[in-house]
Amino acid sequence: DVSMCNVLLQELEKAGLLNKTKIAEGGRKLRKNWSPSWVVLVGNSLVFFKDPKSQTPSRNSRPESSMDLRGAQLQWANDLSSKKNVFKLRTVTGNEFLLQSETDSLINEWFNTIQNVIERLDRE
Ligand code: I3P
Repeated sequence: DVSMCNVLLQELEKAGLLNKTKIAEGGRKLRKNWSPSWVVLVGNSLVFFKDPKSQTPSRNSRPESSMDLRGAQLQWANDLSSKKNVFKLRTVTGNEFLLQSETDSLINEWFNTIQNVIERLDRE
């Protein structure tokens, strides 16, 4: 509906394709499984969708997962991967994700945007 679309358009801060792997769930370490993910920053959350290129077109594109950025920790984490341009996000509940891009400018934009959201939430 139109009003919901307006809300989403207002709150949509950023969207794009990044490589993603979850490395911990509730503080418990997980095996890495890198895959391209369509990442959307909307309101206080990062929402992850499957790479649109790797799935058949569908109107029912539910998110794979999402994370609340309130209280989250963000840090560069090139020591945690052989890939370049990697940062780590940790939720208050102990879920940890690595996000990566081969493009320096793109990963820097994501880092700065997410950091701004976390800092804004910290001040609230
Ligand atoms: C992992 C896979 C990951 C790699 C990870 C490997 O092997 O190659 O890409 O992480 O390294 O263990 P597998 O497919 O057998 O699970 P990076 O690409 O981020 O280096 P790691 O164990 O040193 O984290």
